[in-house]
Amino acid sequence: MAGDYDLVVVANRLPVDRVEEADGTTSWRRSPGGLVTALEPVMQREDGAWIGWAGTHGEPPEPFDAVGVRCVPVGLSADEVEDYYEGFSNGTLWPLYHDVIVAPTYHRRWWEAYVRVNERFAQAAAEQAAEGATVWVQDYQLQLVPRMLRRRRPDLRIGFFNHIPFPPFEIFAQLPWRGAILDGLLGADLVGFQRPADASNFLRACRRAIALPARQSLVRLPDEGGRQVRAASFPISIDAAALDEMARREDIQERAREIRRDLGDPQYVLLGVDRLDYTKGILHRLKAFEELLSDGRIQVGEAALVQVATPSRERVEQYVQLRQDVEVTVGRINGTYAEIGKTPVQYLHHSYGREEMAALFLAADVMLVTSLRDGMNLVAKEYVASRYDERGALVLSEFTGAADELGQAIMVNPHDIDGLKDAVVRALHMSPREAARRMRAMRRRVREHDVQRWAATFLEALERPGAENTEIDLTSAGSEVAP
Ligand code: GDG
Repeated sequence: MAGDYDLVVVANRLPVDRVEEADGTTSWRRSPGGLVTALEPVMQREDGAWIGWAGTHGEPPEPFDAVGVRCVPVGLSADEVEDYYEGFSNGTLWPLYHDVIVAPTYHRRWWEAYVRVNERFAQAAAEQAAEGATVWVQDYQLQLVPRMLRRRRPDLRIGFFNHIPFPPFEIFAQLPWRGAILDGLLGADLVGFQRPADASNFLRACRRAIALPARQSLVRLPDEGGRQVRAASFPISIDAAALDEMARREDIQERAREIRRDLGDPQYVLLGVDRLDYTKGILHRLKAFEELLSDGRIQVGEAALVQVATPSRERVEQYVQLRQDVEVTVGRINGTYAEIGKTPVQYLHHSYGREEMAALFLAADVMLVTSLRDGMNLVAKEYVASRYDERGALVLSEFTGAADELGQAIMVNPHDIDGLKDAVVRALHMSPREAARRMRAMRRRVREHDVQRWAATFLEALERPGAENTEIDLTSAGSEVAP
């Protein structure tokens, strides 16, 4: 029952979004995500299919061709969206894998939906993949797919990449279905993570939870004739050249100047860009900014903070609460410190086009990335890639994957509010010379390790599982510019 495709990507979402045109017809538009950018060329070259949810519940559309790949929609019922996606993926796994910043919820009904939906994705992949094809499964929503797929199609090469952190065993151990999740992942030939620390957490979980021999980067499966699964880090990146090119455009630069003018031409513009998510440390950032205003270390009118908070997971309880907390805090800061024509915090609960994002990056003197835990954080890399002028300073949480690579950022522990305040002041007052030196080093790193290289490195490691140097290449990726 093999299908036609030599490379199959399996992800929660398709690489396209459905759009309603003015005349009532619907069409598919490429999603903004970096994964599409990374995989598009190789998918076109290799004759690829992409399996994913189309984003609305009910009967899935028929398979179709878009952005140069075969798109195969997987259907989810309204209950499954609630239990598999909002429930188990975003109410159980997401908080558990992000250091239990909020308490994960464990519901057996959610788990059952997760198993059922993972089976459906695995079945779709099994039907599309050609004999001996490569299948690349993405992210925490689909951790059971590798095993389910191997059972159906032992001829395939199966890779898995986890975009979010993999937690230390002491936290992972809470999960009632921890053994099943590990077994699911071990259906793959290669399990990729953002940071070396995530890979070692996974290897340790295999030893502790299911007593498997795991040494260096390999897990041995005695029940499968000694088959070996490799776990290693492959830090994801961005399309750095495209962003650099966009930022150099005159219209984008003009828009950046306009943004500063519309903010009242403050001396300093600070910027945060995040999905509205409790992992991103938005409240910590606001607290630091508020205290800097109350201490008089920055003056209203002198500095403005622009916070883009893209709407996200709006039906999940903790996200509703977070939105309220952020909006109360912004309201309090502005109510206390604003003057006519001078608003300290511009809070924007919208999503913007890529060009507006590039203009915002160019307009910002200081970029604030204060995540409490973040697999990578692409925004940090995007800021760096846009600053072709070598200006601007990046304040970066040490709890991001990006911190492994962007050692020239001003590193912060976002829980340490005094430290965060000092870091912001240091960023504001950094000499242009020092800022340029740091930015140059970070730009080099992001340019040389872009998302195309990420995809190629992963797929190459998947094709050559025994390659001697794989582990060294991959796990030391961050060492060049680290302090
Ligand atoms: C997960 C992991 C890991 C945001 N708002 C708008 C917009 N964005 C874009 C950003 C960036 C992306 O969305 C967000 O990526 P992040 O990496 O910052 O964070 P998550 O969404 O949490 O992503 C993360 C990532 O997966 C990849 O593996 O790095 O750690 O949590 O590209 O620019 N883009 C546009 N308008 C917006 O309003 N166009």
